[in-house]
Amino acid sequence: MLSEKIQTAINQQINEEIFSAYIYLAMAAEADRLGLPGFSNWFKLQYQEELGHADRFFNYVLERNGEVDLLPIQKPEIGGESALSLFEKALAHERHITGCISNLKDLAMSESDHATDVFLEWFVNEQVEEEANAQLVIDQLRLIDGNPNGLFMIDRELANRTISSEA
Ligand code: OFO
Repeated sequence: MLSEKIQTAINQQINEEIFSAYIYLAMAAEADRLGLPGFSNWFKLQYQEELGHADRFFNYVLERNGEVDLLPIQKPEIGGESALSLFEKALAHERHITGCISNLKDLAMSESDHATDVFLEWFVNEQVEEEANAQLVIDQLRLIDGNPNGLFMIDRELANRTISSEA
């Protein structure tokens, strides 16, 4: 049985994960508008990963005999972006999510909810990867400094991303 506080916090996190998915879907559309199908593919797969994250929290609430409460989803603020600004926004958002997961973990520990604490471990590790993935593309984009050939090559690289079974 989940405590009321933890249940509320996890329901909020389901919303955060679906909002993350929504942001990445908006980014996929924006990248397509920029003529960058590889970037668009990367964001579209990230959108799917985020739905997977929401699903993990959703299933966990049900497994602990809790109640799922689906909250309204905010509109993502994406528009007039460059390839670099999209990834800068992605990294800023992932840092925000890392903070949410840390707060959730603090709450689980303060409530002595060991099951939730262990469940959250996967997300702690996932956030390290999520931030590193966004940072890598930012570094590459800064390296090419707007060079169209470089951008074309990064786009081709991002087109190779496939869905990971872990996420
Ligand atoms: Fe991007 O990790 Fe979930 O939100």
